[in-house]
This record gives sequence, structure tokens and C-alpha cells, in this order.
Amino acid sequence: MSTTTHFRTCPLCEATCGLKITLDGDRVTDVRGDRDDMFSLGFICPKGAKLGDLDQDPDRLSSPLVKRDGRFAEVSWDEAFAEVERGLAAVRQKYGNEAVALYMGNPSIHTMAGPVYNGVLAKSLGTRNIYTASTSDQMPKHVSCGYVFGDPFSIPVPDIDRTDYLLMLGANPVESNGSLCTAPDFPGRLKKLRARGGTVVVVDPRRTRTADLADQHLFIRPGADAAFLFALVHTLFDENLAVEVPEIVHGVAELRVLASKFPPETVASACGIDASAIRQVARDLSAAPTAVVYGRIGTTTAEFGTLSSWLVDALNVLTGNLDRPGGAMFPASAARATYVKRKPFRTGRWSSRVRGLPEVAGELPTATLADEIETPGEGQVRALFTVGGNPASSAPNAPRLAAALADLEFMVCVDPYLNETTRHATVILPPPRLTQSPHFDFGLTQFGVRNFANYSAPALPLPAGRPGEAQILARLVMIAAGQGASADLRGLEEMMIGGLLAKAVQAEGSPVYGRDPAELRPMIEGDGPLERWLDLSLRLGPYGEGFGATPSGLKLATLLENPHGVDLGPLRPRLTEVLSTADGKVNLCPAELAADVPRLLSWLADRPRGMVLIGRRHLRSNNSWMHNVPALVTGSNTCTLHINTEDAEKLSVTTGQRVLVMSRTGSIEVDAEPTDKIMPGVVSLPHGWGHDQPGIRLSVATRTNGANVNTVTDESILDVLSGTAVFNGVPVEVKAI
Ligand SMILES: Nc1nc2c(c(=O)[nH]1)N[C@H]1C(S)=C(S)[C@@H](COP(=O)(O)OP(=O)(O)OC[C@H]3O[C@@H](n4cnc5c(=O)[nH]c(N)nc54)[C@H](O)[C@@H]3O)O[C@H]1N2
Ligand SMILES: Nc1nc2c(c(=O)[nH]1)N[C@H]1C(S)=C(S)[C@@H](COP(=O)(O)OP(=O)(O)OC[C@H]3O[C@@H](n4cnc5c(=O)[nH]c(N)nc54)[C@H](O)[C@@H]3O)O[C@H]1N2
Ligand code: SF4
Ligand SMILES: [Mo]
Repeated sequence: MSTTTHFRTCPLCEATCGLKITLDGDRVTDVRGDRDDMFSLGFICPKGAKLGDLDQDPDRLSSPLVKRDGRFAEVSWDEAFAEVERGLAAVRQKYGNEAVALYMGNPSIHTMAGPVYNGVLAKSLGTRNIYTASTSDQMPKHVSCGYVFGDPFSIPVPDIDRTDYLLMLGANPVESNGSLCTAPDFPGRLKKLRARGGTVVVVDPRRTRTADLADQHLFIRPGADAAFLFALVHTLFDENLAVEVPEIVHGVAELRVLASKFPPETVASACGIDASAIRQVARDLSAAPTAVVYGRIGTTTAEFGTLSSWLVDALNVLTGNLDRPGGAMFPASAARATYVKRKPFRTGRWSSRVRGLPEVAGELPTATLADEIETPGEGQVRALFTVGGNPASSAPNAPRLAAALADLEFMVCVDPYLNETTRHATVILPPPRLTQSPHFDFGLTQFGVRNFANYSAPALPLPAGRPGEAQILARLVMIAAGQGASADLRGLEEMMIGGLLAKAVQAEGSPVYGRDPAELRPMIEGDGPLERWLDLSLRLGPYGEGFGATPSGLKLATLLENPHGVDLGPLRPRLTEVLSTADGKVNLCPAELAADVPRLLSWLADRPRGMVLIGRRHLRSNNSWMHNVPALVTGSNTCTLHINTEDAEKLSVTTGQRVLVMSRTGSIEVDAEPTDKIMPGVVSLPHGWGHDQPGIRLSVATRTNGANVNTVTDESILDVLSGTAVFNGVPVEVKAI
């Protein structure tokens, strides 16, 4: 066998590290950081280093599975798709399109195929029962940006490479490597920030490894971030520190009135932070030459996630740091056209059937999927498609959802593993190995701390007869659209490309405005449908060659010539290009967001005072699906309950002791790990563990020691505005066993 070297972008987390992968024949023999990668400069983490083990995991499914008489059987791809066609038709015939739901999980944004096909799949299923991991994650940020900037997908990122002061809440990038902020070697960038004289402040109920790197760490009581951020806004006004905002911003006076209800002295005890410390943060933020506030999971999967997400940006505006170097800036993705006119954002265009929860960005809250499956009546969900998702592990009150999945009449999963979710499937359609798949980050190029683009061609060809993830999804689209399991996929491609071209030639400001799509179509290059879609998106994008308009501009060929990626430079101010509000201004105090403030005020008056549970992430883990790699799960058990040493003493709990964690929804047993790194009154568990269900095929993961924290998270508590699950600040009781 011959040895080959491949430069690829790691698709596992949001950091987009460049990897140098060595293959001996079709086996990965070595993975290291690509020192020539223009963005990651050789950085790699343990997950990336073990990408080979993940790639050739023997438990990865090599052919589709169909469940017959309760047992999975390997079938051919044709049989599997025929089964999908039959099963879907049967459910639609009996109950109609709304009886079919679609859930798209985290990897469906990390693959190249997901962002291209998921929207089309949702459309062709013709159902409003669309769910994603976003409502277990970042949806609050979409909602706040939707109202403030008019576009839920224009999310400013902290310009960490140039800022003088970073205030970070509910994020632990030393373990997670960052989120909604693509910054390979985030820890190194924080060190550089400090080395150039800047300041890092971390607000977290735990003293994390990121906090250890920071100048200042403030313990905050879970769920109190919105109150804390309001108190910062209050202080800026109260001490005359807010800048004179430009004319493009309105709503300052209204925000000031709201903030007047949150003096630091009033919220201090709820936050667990002294009023003087809150005021000092506001002063430091305003005094820094440039500064930026950044909030992540700890602030979004919380009861006031949308308010916190909003106030993060409000602070960036009021300190003069929005849209300027060193502040919060909008990346310009090479593959996202900037000429598209967007309709002003709103939510609640429809509501969920059972709980009446508003639609947000075209989807319904994952926290209510179990309701929709369990509750009889017109529109009851009887079939489910999942793409790269493991909701039976990741959703709040996951055991309830798992039981509901078991009750479905038909379920199709596009997933490489037989796991907690897919064991309930009728059909499992496994995508191929990572090394057999092309890669481009349609999603993450929107969140880079630099503008960048890189494409990875498959390192290995697909085995004969095996479809790539794009082909799997395209087939599902054709089946859902009634074209049948054996329809010609080129028809779909031409429809998708034709649709994008037709819009582009009609859009003023597009590089191809007024041209003829028939003249443009033959210019699109690429080996497969994903590559051609990428080529088209790059050509129409902000750096694109525009079908000849800017000959030196980007197209797929440029990325092919640059296997270490193309650096498109530091972020540049582009607020006016981004704004999509009805009046073209930044709405600093949207009525929809202001309407949620009374709920925060009543929470302040009547908040949970007992023990609350929060989450945490571990560097060697990635949500629920990387526990099958031996090298990532050896060593000490990481699924332990962090509990403050004083609390542990009061409960007579010692290190390694089994404890029971109980909530409204259920209870789990885990090992305790008393530590002074977590504040009193708070306990923490990582998610994604507990692989002991019958019938799953994860030989390593099933032997790991851990429980699913989502047994005790509560699907009835939501961030109301976004429908996002609350994983941080769940009232629990802890008892020694
Ligand atoms: N190694 C690894 N990397 C990952 C993942 C993984 O599972 N493992 N998952 C990926 C995914 S899907 C995502 S979304 C990102 C998430 O990336 P991050 O947002 O950085 O996620 P976490 O590391 O969980 O950090 C969240 C922090 O919030 C704190 N926190 C909890 N409750 C509160 C609160 O009420 N207020 C405040 N201020 N803080 C609170 C927690 O203690 C924790 O330190 O990571 C991605 N990267
Ligand atoms: N308690 C608690 N719960 C949480 C969180 C928390 O912090 N605390 N975090 C939440 C967050 S931020 C997120 S993003 C969600 C994640 O929620 P999900 O996306 O539902 O769950 P994952 O664990 O990411 O599962 C990913 C699935 O994709 C499959 N997969 C892996 N690679 C591929 C691929 O290339 N193609 C396809 N089609 N499938 C693939 C895996 O086998 C697995 O089944 O979890 C949420 N749940
Ligand atoms: S930090 Fe993320 S992108 Fe980089 S090597 Fe690790 S898992 Fe891959
Ligand atoms: Mo996430």
C-alpha cells in the first residue's frame, strides 16, 4: 500500500483546524496539525488527533439497516430507499404531511452536505414539524440578532485578535474551542490577547480552565446573566459612560428606561456578584480602547437566553464597539451572498400544536417534540426523519422523548451509528467515512474571527455503490417530493442551481444582475453536486469572481489551488451591509424583546434559591457521539458531578461517592467530585453520556461510566422568546447514596 498525505479541515467542532492526514492505503496512520494552514497554523486538539480512529471506527455502519420484526437487517441501498418511500407514503396517506417531523442535529451543520440539502429536505417534506439542535443551543442569539439587526443569521463575533478587553460569559473555549466564534487555537489567541496588554474577564459559575487563563473571574449564579448584563447597561447610563451612538442606532432611550430597573445594587444578590464589582466591570469595559462582550452556551441555554444575547450586543453598541476592529464584528462568509434582500425578522408565523409555542426561524422547539408525538389528534407526529442528530440523548427530558420515538410508526435516520436515537429507527442510512467526504464549512465561515475559506476534497474515493451524504439527502428530497426512490438526481441539482441563478440575475447589486442564467450555468465547475454548489456560491459571494465581473475573485478552483486555505483577511466593518430591519437601523430596544423583561423582573423576585444544575464540556468529548473512540474515553471518568466542597460536606458527600441527582423529570446516579472550582449552590454535569440502552452498537461507549444528564433537565422550562431548552439553572436535589 502506498502512503499519501492530505490536507483537510477538521469537521468536528467549530474551530476549523487544518489537519495533515497521512493514509496508508485506506487507513489513517497519522493526523497532525497543518502548520501551513492559514488560519489554524498547526493547532490541533485531542479530538482532531484521533480523527483516524473515528474515521475507521469498526462500529460505524457500512451499509443501511432496516428494522424487520424488531431486528435490524443489513440491506442494499436500493432496498433501503424503497423502504423509505413505502414508509413515508403510508404515514402521509393515513395522517397527512404534518404527521412527519424532521430533526436536524449538530453535525448536519458541520458536514458539507447538510447546509446544502437540509432546507430543501424540510421543504419537500411539506411539514411545519421541523426541529433542530438550535433550540438546544444558540437559537436565542438568532432571535436577538433577528430583532436588533433584522437578520437572525448575521451574528457579530468578538474580534479577539485585536481587542483590548474581552468580557466572556458562559463560554469555556479552552475546552470547547469556541462557538459562534470560529477561532482555531482559541486558547492561544487568549494568551496573545493578554500578552499584548489586554484583559480577559470570565463570568461563569465554575472557575474553568478559561477562567484560569483570565485576568479576572466572577462566579455568577446560574440564570442571572440577563440581570447582570442589564446592571452593566444601567451603570453605563448611570455613570455617564455610554457613548453617543451613531444615527443608525435607535432605541437607546427606551433601553435606558428598562435598564433603570436593574441597578447593580438590586441584582447583586441574585447574581452572587458584589454591586461594586459589577460597576467596575462596566467602567473597565467603557475605559478600554476597544472592548467586546461575548456570551455563549451558559447564557443561551438558560431561562433568559434571548435577553442575555440581546444585552451582549447592546453593551457592544453602548461602548462604541459594534462593527469596529477590536469590538464585535460581522464576518463575511465567502459563500453567502451579501446582495440578498431579507424580509424583516419575526417569529410566531405559526405555533406548535400542543403547547402553542411560536415558530422561530422556521422551526419549533425540540423541547416540545415529545408532546407532538405523544398527543393524539389532527397533526400528531407519527413519523420522524433525523439527520445527524441524537435527540434521545441531547434533548431536555431525553428519556421521555426516547419513549416517544419508540412509539412512532416510521423513522428514518441519516447517521453513521446505531445509537440512543437511531435504535428506534425503521431505516438507518449511514453516510460514509470522513476521509471519503468532501468538506467546506458553509455554516462556520459565517462566524470566523478572520474571513477565510477552505475546501477539502475527499481523501479516499467512495466504495463502489455507496452514496455520499449528499446523495443520501438528495434521494430523500426526491422521495419526499414524490419523485420516487430512483429519480434522476441531476434534476434536483439543476432545480437548485437554476433557482439560485434565477434569483441572482434578478437581484440588484448581484454581480450577475441582468444576465442570462443559461449563459452562466455552463461556467459552473466541480466534480460533484456539492462542489458545483460551492463553486456557484463562491462566485456569487462577497469575494467572488462574479462570473467574470471580478476575474481575480474566488471560485472553487481558487480553493483547489490552495489546500491550506485562503485567508480573506481580518474582519472589516460592514454593519450597513448587514442591516435588514424594516427601517434599516439597529433596533437597540425591540418591543418583542422588551416584552420579556417583566418575566426577568419576576424571576428576580421569585427565583430558585436551592441547588441548581449546569452543564460543562470536556476537551476530549463532543456532545454524545465521540465516546466510542477508546483514546478519548480512557483515564478517569469525566461524567462526574462537580459540587462545591462546602455543599459536599453538608451532604456528607466525598470524592468518588455515588450520589443521586433528582429533578421534576427524573433522577440519575453519578460519582461526586467535590471541588472549589464550582460556586456553592451549583452542581455541574457534562452531557452526552449514558450509553447503556439496549440494542445500540457502540462497543466502547457502552462500557463507559456515565449517566445522561438530560434525564433530569426539564422540557417544560424554556427561554420563552426562542423556545430554547434550559440546560443551565435546572433546580435539582442531590443526595448521597
Ligand atoms: N470539546 C468539546 N468541544 C465542543 C463541544 C463538546 O461537546 N466538546 N460541543 C460543541 C458545541 S455543540 C457547542 S454549542 C460549543 C459550546 O461552547 P461553549 O459555550 O464554550 O460551551 P461550554 O464549554 O459548555 O461552556 C459553557 C460554560 O457556561 C458555564 N455556565 C453554565 N451556566 C451558566 C450561567 O448561568 N451563566 C454563565 N455565565 N455561565 C454558565 C459553564 O460552567 C461552562 O463553563 O462547544 C462545541 N465544542
Ligand atoms: N444537558 C445538556 N444537553 C445538551 C447540551 C448541553 O450543554 N447540556 N448541549 C446542546 C447542544 S449545544 C447541542 S449542539 C446538542 C447536540 O444535539 P444533537 O445534534 O442531537 O446530538 P449530537 O450528540 O451532536 O449527535 C450527533 C449525531 O450525529 C451523528 N453523526 C456524526 N457524524 C455525522 C455525519 O457526518 N453525518 C451524519 N448525518 N450524522 C453524523 C452522530 O452519530 C450522532 O447520532 O446537544 C444539546 N444538548
Ligand atoms: S479544536 Fe475542533 S476543529 Fe480543531 S482539531 Fe479539535 S475538534 Fe478539530
Ligand atoms: Mo451546540
